[in-house]
Amino acid sequence: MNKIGIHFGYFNTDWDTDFIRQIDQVKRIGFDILEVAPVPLMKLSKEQRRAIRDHAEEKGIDLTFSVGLGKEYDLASADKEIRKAGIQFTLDTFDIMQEMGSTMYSGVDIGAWNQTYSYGVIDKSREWKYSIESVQEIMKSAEEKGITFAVEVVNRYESSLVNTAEEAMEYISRVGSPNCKLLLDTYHMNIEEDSFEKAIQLAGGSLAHFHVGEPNRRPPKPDGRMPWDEITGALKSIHYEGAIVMEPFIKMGGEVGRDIKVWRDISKGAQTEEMERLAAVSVKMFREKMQP
Ligand SMILES: [Mn+2]
Repeated sequence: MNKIGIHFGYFNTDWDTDFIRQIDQVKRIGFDILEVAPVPLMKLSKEQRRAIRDHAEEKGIDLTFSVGLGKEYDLASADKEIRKAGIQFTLDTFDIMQEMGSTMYSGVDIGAWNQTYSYGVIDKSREWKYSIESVQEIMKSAEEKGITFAVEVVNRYESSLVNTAEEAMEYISRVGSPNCKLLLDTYHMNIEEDSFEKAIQLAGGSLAHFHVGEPNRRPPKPDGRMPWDEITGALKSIHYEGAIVMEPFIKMGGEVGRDIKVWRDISKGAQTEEMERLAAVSVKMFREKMQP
């Protein structure tokens, strides 16, 4: 069965958090995976990271990593020093992942997040060339460490590099590493793809990670606005065995609200108990719909 996960940002307004408490929380709700980000973990000591790893192991929670590269780490930048910094940041993240027993790296990881290039662009070949060269360098380490590097296909407002599964398939074929795969996310697909089913089938065996959310990034629900039967049916049709990780963001304020652009209380005043109940509804739905 596919493992079901949730991004740690759902429960926080800032990116720094008590990961140990969150592991207990997601375990209690019924998840298999807590998706974390490199920057808050980089701020911790090796011992603190080890304690988080040990706690996750004890609770049977897998840790997956998702990044939104800062513009100072833009792997597609025309500035060689910025690309170099981005490669180093990614390799440092891989070291932390190895420490913590994690093998799934994904997110906006081939260029800067929330950064689109010059207005009026009709040719992305230069950004692609720089990005692909950077990622090829990174893939040597990913292959060595057994890390899957999943390229997240995001919407036009968050990156200009790859916005559809078709573009991403071309991108990863040019990277040319068996560990370079795809991450599709229903929130972004809803904006950019002609068809959920066709995009998932096009990705096929290259799909390594899957993000889910309603169009407004509420937790997925059976009576939501996404065609969950079509989506889970397509995942089953390609025999998808990877994780399904939800990324609901419904609270205003803090770094999370700012970076995700939550400008109203989408949660409608939900407190922790209600937030957990909404997430539990999502877990139940995916477990049911992904039954063979
Ligand atoms: Mn996502």
